[in-house]
This record gives sequence, C-alpha cells and structure tokens, in this order.
Amino acid sequence: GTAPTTVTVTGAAGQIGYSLLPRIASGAMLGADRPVRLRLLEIPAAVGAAAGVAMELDDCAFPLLAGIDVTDDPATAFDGADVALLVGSRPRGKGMERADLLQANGAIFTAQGRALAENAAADVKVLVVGNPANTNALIALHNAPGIPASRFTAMTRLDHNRAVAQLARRTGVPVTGIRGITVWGNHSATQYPDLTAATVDGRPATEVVGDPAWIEEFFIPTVQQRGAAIIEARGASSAASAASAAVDHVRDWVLGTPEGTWTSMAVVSDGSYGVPEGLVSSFPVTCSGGEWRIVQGLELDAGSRARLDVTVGELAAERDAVRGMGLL
Ligand code: NAX
Repeated sequence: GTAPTTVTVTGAAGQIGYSLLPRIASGAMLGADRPVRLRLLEIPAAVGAAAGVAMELDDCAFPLLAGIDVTDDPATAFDGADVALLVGSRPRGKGMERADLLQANGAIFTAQGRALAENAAADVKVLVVGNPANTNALIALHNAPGIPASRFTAMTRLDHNRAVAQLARRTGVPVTGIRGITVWGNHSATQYPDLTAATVDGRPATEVVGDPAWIEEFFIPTVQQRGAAIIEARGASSAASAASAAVDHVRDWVLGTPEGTWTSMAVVSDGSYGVPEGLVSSFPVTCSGGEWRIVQGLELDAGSRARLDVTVGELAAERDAVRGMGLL
C-alpha cells in the first residue's frame, strides 16, 4: 500500500474540527486511494475533548485512517506533517481590543510557525483557517525559517463557495455551471467577491444576471456579511461549510484545480494586481502538481480597483500592527 499522508489539525476539539476530521479521514480531502495519519493539536484544557473526537473517528472504522495522535505539544503535532490545517486560534473575548486579539494570536502563530519549521515535512502545505486568517498566515510564515513562503496559505474558499452558491441560485444553474469567480483581499467584511470575469454556462455572468444593482446591492454585501448571517441564524459561527471549504482548498492545492476555471486562495503576493509584495491576500489561483499560481491578465475596472484597494489597505494595516508588535 501507499505510505500514509500525515495531516495535522489544530483546534481539533472545536466545532470546525468536528466537521472537518471525518471528511479528511474518509478520503474527501486527499483522495479515495490515500491513507491518512491524523495528528490533533489542542490546548491542554481541550486535549480530553480532542481525545473524545479521536474515539469517534476510531468508531467510524474509516478504511483510509492509518492512525490518530492527540497532543498539546506543537513539536509532536507537526512531526512529519505533510499537510497542516491551522484551525485553532484565540477568539475575540468580551472587552478584548483588536490589538489584544492580534497579540494573542501572534503568540500562537509565531510558536506554530517555528514548530512547523523544526518538525514538518520539507514540502509541508499549510492552510490557516483561524482568524484573522490572512494575518495569522503572515505571522506563521515569517516565523518558519526554511519553509518557502509559498507553502503558507489562508482560507478564503468559504467566501468563494458562498459567492458561487449565490450566483448559481440567482441564475438557476447548478454550481458546476459557474466559473471564473474571484474573492480578492482579506477574509473579512472588506473582501471583494468579483463577478466581472465570471461565466454562467459559458456566458458572461454580468449579462446573465442583467441587473447591475443585484451585484452591487445584494450579491457583494450578502457574500461579505454571510458569516454574520450564519451566526445570527444558527447562534454559532459557520462550521460545516468552513470545514467543507478547507477540504476543497487542500484538495485543489494537492490534486489540482479543474481545467478552465480557477479558485480563490489567500497566498503571498508577488505584486500581482498591485497588491504589495509579501501580503497574504486572496487571489484567483490555479493549482497543478502541488503548486499554486496566481491567474494573470484579468481586467480590473475602476469599481473593482477601488474595492481591491480597500481590502488590501486593511491587510496592510494588519501587517503594520503585527510588525509593530515584533511578530514579523
Ligand atoms: P472553536 O472555538 O469551536 O474551536 C477552536 C478550537 O481551537 C478550540 O477547541 C480551542 O481550544 C482551540 N485552540 C485555541 N488555541 C489553540 C492553540 N494554540 N493550539 C491548538 N488549538 C487551539 O472555533 P471554530 O468555530 O472551530 O473556529 C475556528 C477558527 O476558524 C476561528 O478562529 C474562526 O474565526 C475561524 N473561521 C475562519 C473561517 C475562514 O473562512 N477563514 C470561517 C469559519 C471560522 O469563522
């Protein structure tokens, strides 16, 4: 048989972890022919709960699951990791200032960057889900000497999938008929879900939609605010959809994006589309052979440019804040 792929998941006892781990162990992320060894990282207070999740994974009797380790030690958790899903982070508590939040997460992601550099496989692929995801990824990659920056990504796939679903619903086509959507910038309410290059069954989405006001006044704010709408409706933040997006992100990175379209991933900017080099920003991306590539040559009209500048400005401000704290 094939040697198992080691997948480390942090925040394994949380609600995303609970939806994510069975999907990974079932083969949905890496393929039905790929055995996986799971390593679950939690804080000491939640290691017991993570061990309970591991018991349930055992009880699923997944044919592809080669083993599970549960630990509160990052060095053990990232030992030989081929894929690392950094889901655990510090949520914003009552009365917590933005700076406190960045500081608390800075401590987590500097330590995990170091532990990855010292222990993970040479070609580890890292996906940061925990918020503020883009800036947490930026901190981790700056603290992981020896791992190329291109190996660190942050998740905007949930935003991308939300955009696909909204356009499919509006136009009455299956999601498989939607191509060429991009989410730009930060995984926050400033993100820019962009339909200008999108197609619906091969026709320009803007034409099929017809009404520009639907895009400006419904589509963009609905996608931007969807996380808040889920919290309002469910009394808890997105979990199953976030887990599904993480599976999609890693699957496309490892196995490649489908021909003729692209996805959205937050990756280190090389200066494309005027996004300052070094920021971890969401871009249109294709993947093949385990490498991602920013799609080049898309036109940005004045409206798109203005929206991109806003969200990239927010990323630059977050970078400046964590740089000021000595985290980079
Ligand atoms: P939960 O609070 O249910 O779970 C988080 C878990 O992380 C907890 O069990 C906690 O003990 C653990 N944890 C905290 N610090 C840790 C550390 N240093 N090492 C290991 N584990 C640690 O949150 P959940 O709903 O699962 O969400 C997890 C993160 O995903 C949050 O930061 C959330 O904001 C973020 N999200 C990001 C999304 C994205 O699209 N990028 C969408 C969904 C979600 O909001």
